[in-house]
Amino acid sequence: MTWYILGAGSLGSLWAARLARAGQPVRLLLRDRQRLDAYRARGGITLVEDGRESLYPIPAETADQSGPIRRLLLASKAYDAETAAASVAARLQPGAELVLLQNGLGSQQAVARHLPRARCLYASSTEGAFRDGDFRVVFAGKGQTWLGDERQGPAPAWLEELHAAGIPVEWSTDILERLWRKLAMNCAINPLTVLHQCRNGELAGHAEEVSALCDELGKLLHACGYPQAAEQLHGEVERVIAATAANFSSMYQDVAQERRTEIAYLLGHACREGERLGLPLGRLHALHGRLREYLRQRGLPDA
Ligand code: NAD
Ligand code: KPL
Repeated sequence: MTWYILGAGSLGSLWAARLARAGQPVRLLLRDRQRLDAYRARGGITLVEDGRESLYPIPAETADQSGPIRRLLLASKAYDAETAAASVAARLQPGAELVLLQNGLGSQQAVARHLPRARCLYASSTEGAFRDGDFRVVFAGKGQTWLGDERQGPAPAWLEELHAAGIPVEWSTDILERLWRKLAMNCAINPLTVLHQCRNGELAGHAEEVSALCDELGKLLHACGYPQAAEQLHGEVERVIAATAANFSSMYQDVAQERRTEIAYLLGHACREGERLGLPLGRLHALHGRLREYLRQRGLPDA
């Protein structure tokens, strides 16, 4: 069955290139005619791996075509997911399977609410990729992608196809717990790297701030019903800070490149859930306020 890929950016292109290389049917869905023309002029997706470039002439079409879609990877940023999903909603067959590959939380549920006849699986990935040109993707870091079903349905048989294509996926029986854990890590690290304008490792010099945030994030995870996601959170945050000491966080890089951040689906989501549950999360709210102000001052969306 054909894999449709909506969101031919870093991760979408990485998946598409590996599926095509494995001989699996795959089609890109591009936003409009202009993007399709630009894609055709490039001749395909270029994947750069270990310094080697390969061109994959993957078929593409605009999202507003009429052919039925039964299997879709949606790999947009969280803030684009609802609009992107809406652009193909009329083409989705009853029971169509969607993989929603977005960081943070909130966008997946919004998409699933709008597509009640589809099966929406959520993904959480630690693979690393970035674009170094239009329709060019650099595979920057090996990792793992977990897939799961909030409604607890069975693992799909096509996971094997992904393995055969060299896409490292694993089924998770509690994908929300995984997404919450990653969200908490991102909330404890990324905003501080933006506000202190520093690499991850320099957060060792802001240990009290990190520790107080982990404490509140732990309380939030417990209150949300994910106690396992709260286990050893502070220790893992410290481990990640040390292991990625020389790196700039993804949010730092977004701000440095004047790109919109996914704040609303990370710290914003944590604060909203805390409010909904009536939890006093003073440090997280203060951090959210400072980050929003910082973004506004730079002319970037604060939500
Ligand atoms: P990206 O910005 O590189 O790609 C997103 C693509 O979606 C862009 O090409 C954009 O044009 C396209 N898009 C947006 N709206 C569209 C629409 N309506 N129709 C068609 N195309 C549309 O993003 P990415 O880095 O691949 O990240 C995707 C998600 O995965 C994000 O939530 C990100 O945080 C997460 N993530 C990324 C990485 C990484 O290394 N890149 C790692 C882990 C998680
Ligand atoms: O996932 C990350 C990111 O940069 O987005 C790290 C820094 C590893 C944890 O927040």
